[in-house]
Amino acid sequence: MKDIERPPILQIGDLLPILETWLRERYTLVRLDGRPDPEVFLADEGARFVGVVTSAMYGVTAGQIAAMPNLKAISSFGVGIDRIAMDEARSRGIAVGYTPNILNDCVADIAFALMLDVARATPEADRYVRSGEWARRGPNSFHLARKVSGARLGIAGLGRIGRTIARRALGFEMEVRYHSRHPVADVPWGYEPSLIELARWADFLVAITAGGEGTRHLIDADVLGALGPRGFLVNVSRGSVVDEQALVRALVDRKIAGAGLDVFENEPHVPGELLALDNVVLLPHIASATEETRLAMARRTLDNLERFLGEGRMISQAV
Ligand code: NAP
Ligand code: 8YV
Repeated sequence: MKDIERPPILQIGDLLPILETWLRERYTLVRLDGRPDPEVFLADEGARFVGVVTSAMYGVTAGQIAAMPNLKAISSFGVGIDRIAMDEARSRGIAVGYTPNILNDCVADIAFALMLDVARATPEADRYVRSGEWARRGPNSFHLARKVSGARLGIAGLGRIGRTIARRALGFEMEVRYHSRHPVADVPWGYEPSLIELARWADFLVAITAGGEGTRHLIDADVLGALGPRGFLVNVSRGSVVDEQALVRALVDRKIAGAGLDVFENEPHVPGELLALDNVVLLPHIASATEETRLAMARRTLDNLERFLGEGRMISQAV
């Protein structure tokens, strides 16, 4: 079948296998990675591609976009667009699709899982049982933990996911305040223009801003200092939002009570110091990773591309 019948689409990074299958059924799908020299490949073949499918983990660089003069659409599996060269896409009029809202529930669930796990020390308690310590030391021997229900929850970034987290907090009878650059209209939660003041007030500070340069190291040593020795940090946004070296120091020196982390600055690498600490819970960037949500994200990634190629507009289009 000729390219005209099955438009050539470039795949950047790993995708959910079902999404790859759906794409192969409809398009001439060509994988970029795994090639001996992806740059040379794009210099030779880039002009073929009208579409790119990628994910929030991989994105598309400015150089890759520049090497595809006929590129019209980028469809990304995920809501974060911090790894997509948006300025390049905007200036070329390339449509960028993503998967907002679909994953709000699962990311909010993991934010609560991390709050509960780090405050109630459930992973440590699980290790205590498995290692035989409980049997050796007897009933009531595990240390006391901290209460989540009724605590103060500070949310950095009251966007789609931030609001979902705030709604969950109602069930835990938590007091909620939030920080972002702009106050959000028509929400019942108090706005705190200073992130440091929010951290000072909060028992739990949850980071759920967008990633990228604008939020790089938003949570730094000063914010962690304000959170204080009884405060917990939860990061479900991007590793870049937290100054990881400052966080490691704060955790090692017990300047904060603990941290629940789904994301890291240099994934999949996690600072070695964190692995030895009991007051951290570490997840491999799985906040959206349920069968239900990932399948719906895959569907939207496909539908965005199909709609664009058929009707010129995606269902969820960032630009
Ligand atoms: P969203 O609706 O665009 O919300 C982003 C929020 O960040 C907004 O409230 C925005 O408010 C705030 N913000 C942006 N820049 C800021 C700054 N410099 N200082 C303070 N607040 C700032 O996005 P969303 O759908 O909720 O998703 C948020 C992010 O979660 C995504 O971009 C992605 O990086 C991350 N995420 C992670 C996972 C995971 O697997 N862990 C899964 C999904 C999403 P203002 O514009 O008013 O500042
Ligand atoms: C996924 C994410 O891990 O949506 C995002 O921004 O970070 C997550 O949902 C990602 O899309 C999988 O590549």
